[in-house]
Amino acid sequence: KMFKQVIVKKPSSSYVNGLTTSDLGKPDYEKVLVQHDNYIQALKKCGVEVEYLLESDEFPDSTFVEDTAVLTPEFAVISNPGAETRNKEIIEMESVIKKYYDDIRYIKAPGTLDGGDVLQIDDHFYIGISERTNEEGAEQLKRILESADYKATIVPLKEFFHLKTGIAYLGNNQIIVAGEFVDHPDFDHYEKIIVTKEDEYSANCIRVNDYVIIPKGYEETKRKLNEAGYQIIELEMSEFQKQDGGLSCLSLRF
Ligand code: CIR
Repeated sequence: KMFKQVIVKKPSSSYVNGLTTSDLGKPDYEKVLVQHDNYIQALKKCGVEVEYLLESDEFPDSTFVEDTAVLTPEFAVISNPGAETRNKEIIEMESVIKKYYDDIRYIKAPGTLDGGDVLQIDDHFYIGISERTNEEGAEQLKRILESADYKATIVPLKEFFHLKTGIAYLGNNQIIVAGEFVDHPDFDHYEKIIVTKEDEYSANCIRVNDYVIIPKGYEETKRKLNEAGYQIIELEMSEFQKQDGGLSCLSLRF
């Protein structure tokens, strides 16, 4: 699948006060901006158009745009983010997405859903149930997808924050997995690249056209992807990892 367009959003200076469960310390805002710029440059190298949204001080976590929507070639689904402080991020995103899509669907309360819990593998979507995505939200998305002839499987998470914290689709029926997804029956029929416990963070990588973008500092993951024949771009992600964010979270790709 070729991607033509991405949406990204500049981190605000309030980013350093956003939500996190990690104990990696407070992000350095100057470094955040450098790492975000490098992320955009990497996406451009992959050949996509980049829509760059300006920062919103009132939404510290809004640079993690992935959580606000699920995009398919045919329609967009505006999510209903499960974290109170993030929920209204969808207002701006809806107006942006309207420029690209006529057909827009919605996840509605009491359903909640974060885009980070949704993984597309060809015509099959996997929807995680997490702290952010509840059963009702997952069921709503499943119904929307199935009505458009996609397949959808709901995957209750045991440990991961979001579904895509521990899994990514590389293309050609191949996935990269960590932790609870290594032996998960739902993903048995894919060819797997397995990431070690220590390298778990690198399972959140993104295949964008001819490249796989991975976080810097995960030599073993890099070696495995190289051996599998992928062209790799490595990006320093330290300041996003501090706020529980990864490579997929920083963009909407379609
Ligand atoms: C949050 O807690 O919502 C943000 N600090 C991190 C969101 C990461 N998004 C993602 O995994 N899709």
